Amino acid sequence: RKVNSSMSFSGSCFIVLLIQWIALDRKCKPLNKGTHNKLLVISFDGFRWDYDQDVDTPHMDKLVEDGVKAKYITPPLQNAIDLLCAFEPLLHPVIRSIHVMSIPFLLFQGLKTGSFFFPGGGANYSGQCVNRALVEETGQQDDNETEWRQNIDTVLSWFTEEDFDFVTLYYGEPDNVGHAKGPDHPDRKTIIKQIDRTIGYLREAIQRDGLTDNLNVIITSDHGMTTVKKIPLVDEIILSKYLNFFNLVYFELLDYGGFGMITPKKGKEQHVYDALMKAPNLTVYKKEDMPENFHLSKNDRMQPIIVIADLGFNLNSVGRLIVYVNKGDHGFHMDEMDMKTIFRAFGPDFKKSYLSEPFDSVHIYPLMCKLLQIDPAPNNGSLSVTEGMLVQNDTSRELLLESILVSKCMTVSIN
Ligand SMILES: *[C@@H]1O[C@H](CO)[C@@H](O)[C@H](O)[C@H]1NC(C)=O
Ligand SMILES: *[C@@H]1O[C@H](CO)[C@@H](O)[C@H](O)[C@H]1NC(C)=O
Ligand SMILES: *[C@@H]1O[C@H](CO)[C@@H](O)[C@H](O)[C@H]1NC(C)=O
Ligand SMILES: *[C@@H]1O[C@H](CO)[C@@H](O)[C@H](O)[C@H]1NC(C)=O
Ligand SMILES: CC(=O)N[C@H]1CO[C@H](CO)[C@@H](O)[C@@H]1O
Ligand SMILES: [Zn+2]
Repeated sequence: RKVNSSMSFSGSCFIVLLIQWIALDRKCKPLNKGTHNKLLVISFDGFRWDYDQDVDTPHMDKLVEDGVKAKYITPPLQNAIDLLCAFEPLLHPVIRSIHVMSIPFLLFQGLKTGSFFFPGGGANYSGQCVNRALVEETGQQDDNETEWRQNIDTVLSWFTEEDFDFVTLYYGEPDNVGHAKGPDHPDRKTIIKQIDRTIGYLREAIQRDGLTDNLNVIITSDHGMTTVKKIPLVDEIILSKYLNFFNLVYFELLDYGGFGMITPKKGKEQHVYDALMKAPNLTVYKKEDMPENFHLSKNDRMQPIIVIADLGFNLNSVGRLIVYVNKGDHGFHMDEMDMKTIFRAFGPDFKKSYLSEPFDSVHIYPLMCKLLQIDPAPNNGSLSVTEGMLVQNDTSRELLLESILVSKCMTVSIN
């Protein structure tokens, strides 16, 4: 395991470092691909993209100057993942831990990637992605700020004392408060202030522990939050009004909010689809016609018909009495702005004051692998979307290194 913390890619010292490197490596070997800074990925569950805009967040504002901010990012369809995972018993040990982690963009690569975050880590991800990784054991449900800080101390000590390369840290807020009170409730603003103080604490602690120059940090989330529309404001969408479940449906996963999946009886696919097309306040997809950015159409566990309620609506299959206690929810179409979430990053490999255009969260994974200098497993992300936020992009660095190296070697041989 090599973590070369002295390697900095920032523009101004580039030439100096390059010369040092050439001096060190007389045999003119290619740059060691294993050289990388450490990486911490923090997920604040259910942090809607605009939650910091109606609250005073000095630390997050400072991050905009000191690092990278995406205007927003588009998550995958969260409830689809929850359902797929909850109903796939075979997958449960690994997927559960990931689900708790709430970094769902990693899920689409299946089990291999699951172990990316698996406690005790390093065993897998084809044995290459991380040296060791550990997760917070159970997603914290509470909002004890002291414990939040202790978690940061613990995680940083894994970097400093145990030389971890990659750690993820998960906080269950602001999702909890978003569900319980709704995104517009003052308590949501209170928790955002607490998150902001925690980010401030993180930055102090990074400095205190001497990690400023060799730790990259990504702060992101899994989805946004919207206010649930309730009776009498709107009606529940009772699908049995449009569809004869008994005759047409073999299996359904509905009644879990705004997202549902249906397996029609054999030969009844088109019939079910046509019937659902007549229902109001929802979108229906055939699995094979799902938009590209769902990144789900190739998922084996996806059922043939997918139903997504309009923002804030709830689905109900046969008019069962369902008591919705949630005032806020997610899992609606990711094109809805309320489902968008945050992306912030800082550290030695990230540009400063860099505002990224919105992107899909699947593109974070190749970025993480790039930062860790490992080859990504097959995935639906593309580094070209996110690499612009890095201070140095390897393609250009390697080209430059090579050209200088060639002339240096030539000089040596002439002498
Ligand atoms: C918060 O956590 C700390 C440390 O575990 C504990 O001492 C304190 O009592 C907790 N505070 C609350 C309000 O639960
Ligand atoms: C829901 O559907 C009903 C019936 O088509 C329609 O009148 C209503 O405007 C829709 N509500 C929303 C918020 O789209
Ligand atoms: C997503 O990635 C998988 C694995 O590389 C690939 O088989 C699939 O075609 C990709 N899907 C899309 C929509 O790009
Ligand atoms: C990275 O560098 C290569 C080579 O200079 C260039 O073609 C590419 O556009 C760069 N990518 C970004 C995102 O800057
Ligand atoms: C501990 C663990 O899950 N090991 C697995 C890592 O991946 C290889 C190859 O996919 C499996 O054979 C191991 O069982
Ligand atoms: Zn949630």
